[in-house]
Amino acid sequence: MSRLIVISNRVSVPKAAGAAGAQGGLAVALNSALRENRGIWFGWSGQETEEFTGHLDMQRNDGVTTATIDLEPQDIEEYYNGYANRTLWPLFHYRIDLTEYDRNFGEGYERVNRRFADSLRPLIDQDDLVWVHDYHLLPLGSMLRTQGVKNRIGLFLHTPWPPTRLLVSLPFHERLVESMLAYDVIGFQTEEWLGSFLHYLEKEMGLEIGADGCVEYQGRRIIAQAFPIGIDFAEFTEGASSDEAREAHDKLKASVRGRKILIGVDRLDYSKGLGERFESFSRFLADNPDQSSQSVLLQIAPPSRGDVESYQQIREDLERKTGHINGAHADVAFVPIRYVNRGYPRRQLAGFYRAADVGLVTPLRDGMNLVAKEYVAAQDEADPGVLILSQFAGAALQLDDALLVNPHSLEDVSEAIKRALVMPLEERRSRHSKLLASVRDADVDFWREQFVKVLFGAPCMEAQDLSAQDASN
Ligand code: ADQ
Repeated sequence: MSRLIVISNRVSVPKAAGAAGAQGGLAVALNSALRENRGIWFGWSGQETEEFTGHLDMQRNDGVTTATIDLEPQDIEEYYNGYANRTLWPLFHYRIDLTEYDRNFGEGYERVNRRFADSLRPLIDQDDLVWVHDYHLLPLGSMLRTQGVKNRIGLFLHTPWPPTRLLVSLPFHERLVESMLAYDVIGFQTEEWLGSFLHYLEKEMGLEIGADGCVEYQGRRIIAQAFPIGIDFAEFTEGASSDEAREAHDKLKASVRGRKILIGVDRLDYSKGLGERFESFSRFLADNPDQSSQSVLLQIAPPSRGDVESYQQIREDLERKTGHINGAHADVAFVPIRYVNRGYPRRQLAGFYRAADVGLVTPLRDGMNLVAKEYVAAQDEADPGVLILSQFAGAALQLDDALLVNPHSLEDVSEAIKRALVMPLEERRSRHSKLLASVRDADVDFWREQFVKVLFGAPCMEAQDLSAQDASN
C-alpha cells in the first residue's frame, strides 16, 4: 500500500489517549488514514523562529508521524497574515472589497511554499501519494515538480473558487493557476467551484476540457473533480449521546426557561455573515412582537486571525450590533442575543446543537460548511430542529431539504425563522430524515476514500465513473 503524505498549513498533532475527541473531524479522518498507511503529516508548527533553518521536528503520536517546521516572523506576516488571509481568502469568498494586493505578500507566499517544498522533499519516497490542502499552498505542487518529484500529487481546496471575472483582479493570476496544473488531481468542494475553475482554464488559458473530465497541459493529464467534504458522522453522533453532551443540552435548555433556541456556531469571520444574521434576527423580533420574548439566539463565535485588520473590525462590529439589538429588545428577565466568543469541546457543542430548535447557518459564501452537517447529525430524530441554510454555502447543494435562504435578505431570513419556529413535527421529521441520510452517507471517510482513489491513479474516465457509481450506492 502506498504511503500517504498530507501537507497543510498547520498540522494537528494527534492528542494523547484520553484527549481524543478534542480534535476536529478533518484531523480525526486524516489521522486514521495516516495511521493505516504509515503516513506523514507535514506543515507549519505554528511557532516562530528568528531565522529559518528548515529544521524538521518529527514526532510520532498515536501511530501518526508529524513533521513540522517553524517560520520567521516575516514569513508569518507576508505568507499567512498577508497573501493567504488578506489576499486569497477574501478573493476566494468573492470579497474583492477586502482583498489586499501587496507585492511583498506575493513574494512571501512563494518563499514559504518553496521552504515547504525544500523541507518536505527528503521525506518523499518513490511510491508515496502526496496530498496538499488548501489555499495556503496552491503553488507547492509545482515547486515539488521543480525539485524532481514525480509522485502523484493532489490538491484539495477547502474554500470556494471564485468566478473568472473576480479572479482576474488578482495580479499574476495566470501564474498562480498555471502553477496548480502541476498537480495530478485538483479537488473542489462542489460542482459550482469546479465549474468556475474549468471556466478559467477555458477562457483565460485556452485549454480544452476533455469529455473524460481531464485537462491536458504540457504533456500531462490533470483531473479536476468535486469531492464534497463530510463530517466524521460516527464520532460526532457518539459524542452527541455522551454524558457531556447531555449535560450541556440540559444546562442550555434550563437557562432559557421554555423559550425557543436558535443557534449559530462559526469562527469569527466576515464570510460567515454574522452581522447580517444578527440583523435578520432583530428584524424577526421587530416584525413578530408576539414572539419577541419567546426566542433566544445563541451565537458561539471564537475569534480567529486576530492579527488581520478586517477580523478586528468584524469583531467590533458584532459587539456593537449585539449591544444595539439587545438594548432595543431586552427586558429585565430576558436578553435576545447571547454572543459568546470562545470555543467549546465538541461533545458540549453537540449538546448545544441538540437543544436548539433552529440551526442558523447563513454564511455569505462558504466552501462547504461543516456546522450545518453537525447540526443535522446532533438532532433527536423523533423531534428534530430545523436547519436554515444559506444558499451560498457549498453544503446547500447537498442539503436542499433545509430551509434555504438568501443571507443578504433580512426579510428572507426573518421569514424562514418564523416558518421554522412553527413548523409541524411531521414536516420537521421528513426534512430531517433526508438531511440525515445525506450527512451520514457522504461522511468524511467517504470523501477521503474518493479523493485518495483518484489520486492513486484511476485514469480520468474511470475515476469519474467510479465516483458517480459510489455516490449512487
Ligand atoms: P471553516 O471556515 O472553519 O472551514 P466550517 O466548515 O464551518 O468552517 O468548520 C468549522 C469547524 O469548527 C466545525 O467543525 C465547528 O464545529 C468547529 N467550530 C466552530 N466554532 C467552534 C466553537 N466555538 N467551538 C468548537 N468548535 C467550533 C473551512 C471552510 C469550510 C469547509 C471546511 C472543511 O471555510 O467551508 O467546510 O474548511 O473543508
